[in-house]
Amino acid sequence: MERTFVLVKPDGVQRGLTGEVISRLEKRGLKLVAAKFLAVPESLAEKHYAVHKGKDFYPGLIRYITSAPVMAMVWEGTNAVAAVRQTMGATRPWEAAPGSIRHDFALEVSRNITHASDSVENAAGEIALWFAENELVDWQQCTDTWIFGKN
Ligand code: IDP
Ligand code: MG
Repeated sequence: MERTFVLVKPDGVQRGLTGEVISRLEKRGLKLVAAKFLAVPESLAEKHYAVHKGKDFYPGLIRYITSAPVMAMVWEGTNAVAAVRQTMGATRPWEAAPGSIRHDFALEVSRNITHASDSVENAAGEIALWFAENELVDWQQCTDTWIFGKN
């Protein structure tokens, strides 16, 4: 089953939206595989956002992501990467689809609440960066056949 990496960023945590983000992913049918609440060390922030190094918004992005705690999570499900990106909405909140988290709770690209992996390959790299193998929980949820069942 596909897995993806999700962050509730500092603005989401500070605004009390951690539960809202988790609730939406749960209700969508995704399964929680790992979670931890942490202050992000600068070295981890730099590795996580290495692809953006050199861009004009990079220094501000590192300051933002290290400015307050985050909730880091791994979620699993059919097409988890695409499904979670859809639930988060477009990077720029004013372009995010109505009903998405970034549409419903954000206005600025610099305060857009969440992170979600953008490909299966990047998801694997981000999960390995943020979590040890033994922190990923393999479990059966009683709803599995009702959500992942195929006829
Ligand atoms: P994503 O989070 O939707 O994958 P990316 O393009 O990977 O978007 O950018 C990473 C993060 O960097 C964004 O979520 C946002 O917080 C921040 N960011 C992206 N573009 C800008 C910008 O133009 N100004 C300020 N922050 C930006
Ligand atoms: Mg990205």
